[in-house]
Amino acid sequence: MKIGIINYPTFGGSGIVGTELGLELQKRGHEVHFISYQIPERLKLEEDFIFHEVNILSYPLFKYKPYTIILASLLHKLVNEHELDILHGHYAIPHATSLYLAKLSNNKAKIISTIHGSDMHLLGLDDAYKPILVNSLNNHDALTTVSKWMKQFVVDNYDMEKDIEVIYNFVDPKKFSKIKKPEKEEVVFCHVSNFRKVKRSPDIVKAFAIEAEKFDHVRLEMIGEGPEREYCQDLAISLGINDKITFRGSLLNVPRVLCFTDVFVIPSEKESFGLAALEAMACNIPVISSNAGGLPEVVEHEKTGFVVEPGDIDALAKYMNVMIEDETLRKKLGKASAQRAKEVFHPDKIIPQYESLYKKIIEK
Ligand code: GMT
Repeated sequence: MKIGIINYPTFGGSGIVGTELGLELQKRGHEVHFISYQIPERLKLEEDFIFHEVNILSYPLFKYKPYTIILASLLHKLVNEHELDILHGHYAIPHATSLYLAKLSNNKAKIISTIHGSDMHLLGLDDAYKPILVNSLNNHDALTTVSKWMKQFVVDNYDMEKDIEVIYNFVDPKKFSKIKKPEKEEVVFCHVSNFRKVKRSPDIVKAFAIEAEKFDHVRLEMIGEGPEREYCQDLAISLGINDKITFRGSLLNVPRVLCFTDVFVIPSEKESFGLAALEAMACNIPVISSNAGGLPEVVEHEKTGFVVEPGDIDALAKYMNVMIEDETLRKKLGKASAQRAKEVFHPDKIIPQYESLYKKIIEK
């Protein structure tokens, strides 16, 4: 099949999933065209790919550049030039509307969108987006989303006429198990996110402070950029634990840092799936997550880590404590995490689900 993948080029989960999906499809012999406003971060690690840039021209009249129509026009052109069978958008705003416009204008390629998370559990709820977003999605050939929780949320909060198929995110264990873990005394906690409010990153600093007061051999790695990163840094200073926390900014090679860490922490308020947690699991790392959104579909309480209520800092600290004190349990949970990542979220299990959906809508 000839497939166009439309995604954000940044470190965000939808960008990563779109890129990794395209690469997996390419491996399986499909012709994949990556379409974005710059080369997606993860694609920069690859050599063999077709990329089309959404070229946003300036015009004196425009205070805001009309991305949606520019992307739609490019999609129209690419479908005609390359005879694409499928256009697959990741993150519904505004990609779903560009896809629908492209379909209206030439109606040749089948269009499919994957709803990833904040596009619909946060942003899309606003009337500034909602009516056109829903209309665009209802006119798709297929819709997918990344967890059962996210599907239910969309069904409950939008007037959806189109069915949504749940296809979980995936991780290639080979990419994450290459690097050997060094032997070390410290217990290292790690958080990877875009530091938006919804991630509740400051809760980690607060819980970690409780444990850092009791134990010397603990450290926290905070990876990523975003609105609450500075607040987390200020908090670390005011709680007197600045020397035990490293803020690293966005990293291209996350596995490299993950291999030095022992426990992943993701205490989000809302989280449709938690790809960062899954990548940690593939690295033999147990996870402390919140009981929010689709996270419990990924992290199993007392099997691959611990699940706490969002905002419960004491519970977060309690399980950090368990992870520090009980190395045997920590390793057992880590091993079970890698096992679960391989058994449930392996590309060989997930990619065929996308392939059969593509086939189904083409044949229709
Ligand atoms: O909202 C974000 O954190 C970024 C967002 C994205 O689309 O870039 O991530 C969402 O999609 C990921 C990939 O499917 C999921 O793993 C994340 O859980 C989800 N984020 C939220 O729901 C907050």
